Amino acid sequence: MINRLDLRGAALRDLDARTLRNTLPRAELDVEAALDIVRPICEQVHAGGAEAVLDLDEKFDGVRPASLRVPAEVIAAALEQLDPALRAALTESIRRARIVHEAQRRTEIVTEVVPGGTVTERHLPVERVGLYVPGGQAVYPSSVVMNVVPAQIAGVGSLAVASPPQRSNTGDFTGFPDPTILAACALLGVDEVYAVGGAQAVAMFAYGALDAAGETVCEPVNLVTGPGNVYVAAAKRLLLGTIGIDAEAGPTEIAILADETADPQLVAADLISQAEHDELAASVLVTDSETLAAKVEQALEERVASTKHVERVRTALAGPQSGIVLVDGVDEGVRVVDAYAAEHLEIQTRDAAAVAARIRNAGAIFVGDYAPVSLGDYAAGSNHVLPTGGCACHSGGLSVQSFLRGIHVIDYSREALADIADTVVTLSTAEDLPAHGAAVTARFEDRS
Ligand code: HSO
Ligand code: ZN
Repeated sequence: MINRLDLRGAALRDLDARTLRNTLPRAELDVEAALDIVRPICEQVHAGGAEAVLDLDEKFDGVRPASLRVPAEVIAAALEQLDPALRAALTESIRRARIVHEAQRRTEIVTEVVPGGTVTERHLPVERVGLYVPGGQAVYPSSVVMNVVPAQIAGVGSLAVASPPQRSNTGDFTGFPDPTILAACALLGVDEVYAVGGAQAVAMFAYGALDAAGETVCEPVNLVTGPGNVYVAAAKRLLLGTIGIDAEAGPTEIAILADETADPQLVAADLISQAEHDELAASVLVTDSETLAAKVEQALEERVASTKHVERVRTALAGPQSGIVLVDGVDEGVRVVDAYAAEHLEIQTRDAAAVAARIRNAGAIFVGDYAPVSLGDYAAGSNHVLPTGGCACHSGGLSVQSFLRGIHVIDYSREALADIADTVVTLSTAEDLPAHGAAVTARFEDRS
């Protein structure tokens, strides 16, 4: 069911990091190809406003909501009707996420570079953020938590959520997003929710939307965050500049680095847990134990048979993006998982914490037997919006920082500027930009 890749002996030694990375199983997301489909959608929203968005709702989601913005009573009703156990679980998830993200708050840093010369770093929140919450194959109220909590702690003043209208909703919820999404918004105090999905949601956030009478339905935002399919990623790429974005999220990935001390049942359970997301999801085991590999294969067979989304899981595990990679030892395994830069990396080895401390590239690292990825997905307090597709080499997951802008405030006295004037002049001359130097020396000219 799952492919094997043997990188023992010379097979690994002879590979440089880049080649190694390209050799490893990985999901590909062809965002370029989706751009051609997404471009006219974005133009339609730009030109047609709210009516165009509703037309696109009907076209892509098969239902035209009664209004683009979800009425407050509908959001309130979703919270009222939320199953009490689910409400308690979401509340605990929010509480833990808040603990971790509160600790990420940034304070203003004033640095006196020289007497009379200071640079202050202020961290100001983005003013208005649009959060996209998918609602197709899966509906993730947990992703509402993971996006909204850091934005609120960063101090974002205005926060709007968009999620696809659900054709199967009934009663008050007909044509609106999934009620659990609405309820999660209510729990977090978010009251601005739009019934729109896909590229058209990103376009609505970027351009804003007016109704036929010219009244504003949705104000444009500065930043769009949140996961989505390839069309959402393409729209983010297309509209980057008009808006800021968090990342172009690709299919989810789990890599597990395990030795012979790992429990094959737990390894298999965790590989299946993320394969459950998507047929394109990647589940990769890196191990130096042939015995563990064989036992995990066996455990996968048994467990997949009884898992709910059996077809999706089978397809993901059997796909070219998933596999068991055999290596000579844990050191080689560290090299492999570092080259892979997984969205989620579990360490199930002897001295797991020490091995985890050596990892350079991963979206999030889960240490030992009692930190499965699904804990992080829902209730560890950590954020589950993480870099995919190897982007963990250059980016981290969503955090309070994602919603802040650092602004340097420069304040020099006359004396402090006089002291450094020659340096500025020398550098500006070297760059053949003498007017730069002149802007400094002008301040010291005798103009009487
Ligand atoms: N593993 C997903 C997040 C998620 N899992 C949401 C369950 N619900 C990407 O990190
Ligand atoms: Zn997950």
